[in-house]
Amino acid sequence: MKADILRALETSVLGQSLNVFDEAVSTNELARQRARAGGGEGETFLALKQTGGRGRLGRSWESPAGKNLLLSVILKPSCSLADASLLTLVAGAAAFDLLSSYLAESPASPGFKDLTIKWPNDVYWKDRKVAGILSEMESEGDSIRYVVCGVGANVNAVEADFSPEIRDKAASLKTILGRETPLAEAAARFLNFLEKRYQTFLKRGSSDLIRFCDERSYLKGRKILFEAPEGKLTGTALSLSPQGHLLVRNRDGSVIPLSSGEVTIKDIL
Ligand code: BT5
Repeated sequence: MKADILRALETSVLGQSLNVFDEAVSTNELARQRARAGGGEGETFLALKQTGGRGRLGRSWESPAGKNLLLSVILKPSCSLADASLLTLVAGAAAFDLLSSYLAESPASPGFKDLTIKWPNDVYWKDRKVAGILSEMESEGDSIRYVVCGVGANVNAVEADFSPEIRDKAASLKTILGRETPLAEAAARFLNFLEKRYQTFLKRGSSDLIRFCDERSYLKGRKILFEAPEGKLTGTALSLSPQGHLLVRNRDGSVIPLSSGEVTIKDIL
C-alpha cells in the first residue's frame, strides 16, 4: 500500500513522509500527536480501519475496514488564523477534485452536476454524503502551531457496509460508478490535489477557492435549519461571503453570515 501510494505521488511535500496503519483509533489523533511532538508539514497518516474515527462536534466517522480513504495530513501554513480556518474548504475542494476526477474517467460518466460541496466540510452526491473533512488547529496567540486536515472519503463501501443510521445518507465512488477504485491510487490522487490547492491558496489567497465552492454549493437557494447565537433558526442559504462564511437570508429578510456550525436542509429533514 505504502509503496503504491508513494509511486503515484506527484507532490513535493504532502505525503512524502507517509505512515500507513492497518488499524488506528483516528488518523487525526495520530497526526495531532505527531505534530505536538514536532512533526513537520506534509507528514501523512493513513489507516485502513479506525476504531474511533471522529467527525466534528463530537460525532463519529464510520468506515468499514479496508474500503475507504481515511487520511490526515499535518499542515503548518504561514497565514493568519482566519485564513487557516479556510483550510477545511481547501481540503473539501481537493476531495471534490478527487471524486470528480474519477467521475470524469468513468466510461458511462454520470456527469458532475450531482456532485456538490456542502459548506463547510462535505462533498455530496445528490442528497448523500461521500466525503467529510475534519480540520483541527492548535495555535499560540496569533500564530498557528499546526493544522491537521483529515479526510474521510467513501471509495469502495457499498450500502450494506454502512450502519442503518447512515445507509440511506451515504454514497461512495463504488455506489456511484458501480466499480472499485484502488485505495492507494485514490490516496495519492487526493494528496496531489490537496497540495495543488494548498499551494495556490497560500500563494494567491482564497477568492478562487471560495468561488469554486460557491459554484458547486449543495446549499445555495435551499431552505435550511441552522444554529445561530439566538438558537436554531430557519432561512435560505445564499452564497459564500469573501471570507468563506455562508450567507443565510433569515425569515425577517436580514442576511446573517455563518462562520461555522451545522446546517441541515429543511426539505429533507
Ligand atoms: C465530518 O464530520 O464529516 C468529518 C469526517 C472526517 C473523517 C476523517 S477520517 C480520517 C480522519 N480521522 C478522523 O478521526 N477523522 C478524519 P461531520 O460533519 O461531523 O459528519 C459526521 C456525520 O457524518 C456523522 O454523524 C454521520 O451522520 C455521518 N457519517 C459518518 N460516517 C460517514 C460515512 N462514512 N459516510 C457518510 N456519512 C457519514
